[in-house]
Amino acid sequence: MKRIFAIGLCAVLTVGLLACSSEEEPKEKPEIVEVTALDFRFEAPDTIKSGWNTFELSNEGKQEHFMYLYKIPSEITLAEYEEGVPLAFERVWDQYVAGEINQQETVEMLGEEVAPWFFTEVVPSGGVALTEPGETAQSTVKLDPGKYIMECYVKMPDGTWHTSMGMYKMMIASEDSTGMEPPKPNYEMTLTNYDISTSGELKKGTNTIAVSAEDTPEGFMMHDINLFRMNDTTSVDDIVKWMNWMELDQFTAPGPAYSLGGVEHMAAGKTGYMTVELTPGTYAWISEMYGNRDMVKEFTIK
Ligand SMILES: [Cu+2]
Repeated sequence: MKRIFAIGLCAVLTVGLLACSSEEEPKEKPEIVEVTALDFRFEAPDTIKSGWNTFELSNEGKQEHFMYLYKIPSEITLAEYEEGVPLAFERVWDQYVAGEINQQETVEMLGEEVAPWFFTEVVPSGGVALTEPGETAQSTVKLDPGKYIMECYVKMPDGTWHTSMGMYKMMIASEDSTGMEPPKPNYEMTLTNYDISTSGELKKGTNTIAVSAEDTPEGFMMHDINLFRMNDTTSVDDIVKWMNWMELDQFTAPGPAYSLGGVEHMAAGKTGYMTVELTPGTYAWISEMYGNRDMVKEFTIK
């Protein structure tokens, strides 16, 4: 009753009463931000609070999607982002597809064509990794106030990037913080150059997993981790090969195994969380960029 009254009072005295929120019980669970992935766009709020947020990605499309979140300079407009990142990327990529430049030249030209701030000022901030059509996956990240892009760059079966189809969205994290705490994990993973170390145990049922990025890799993509449920016909090597998006015919939907989310690329020093329901079976954690450097880990749930 007392609590209801306190909330009611806060609702009546709407403006600037910080005291109201500090008198509430400590907030334990991060705020849920619902994101719907469609073929090929995101439905998500334009503005959210900063601090710990849980992104719940429902893939209502027919292809795999993910939502990688990265912070961009606050003065960059949506049009400047589009021109400087997805369109610049596409111009270089088209030359690669046409066979005019090789893979090495493509990487070099991307360094020249994509907006300079993308390489020097972007903060990779995590997000929900590859998620199967019809599946909902979630990941919890801490966001500083500022401007963010969420994007998905899986390719369509014909090789077109989802980003080229419009699968990106700008989102603002406001100065107002959720004031939440991160979840308590039963399993922890640390991503280094180039290894995955773990502590705790994965179990049948609900698992909350902390993923920490400790090192900055040599490549321009930061560390991430994707979870797959394995099947009888696919090996970990098959998935690693598929995740190499520099190959024209790879990273195209549908993927070779059932994707259950994960934690997207994060700058060194950041920790993201995921909660996932595990049923008996065989699974693999695979790094998008560094799976070919042994950043893979298989496990079985009995
Ligand atoms: Cu996508």
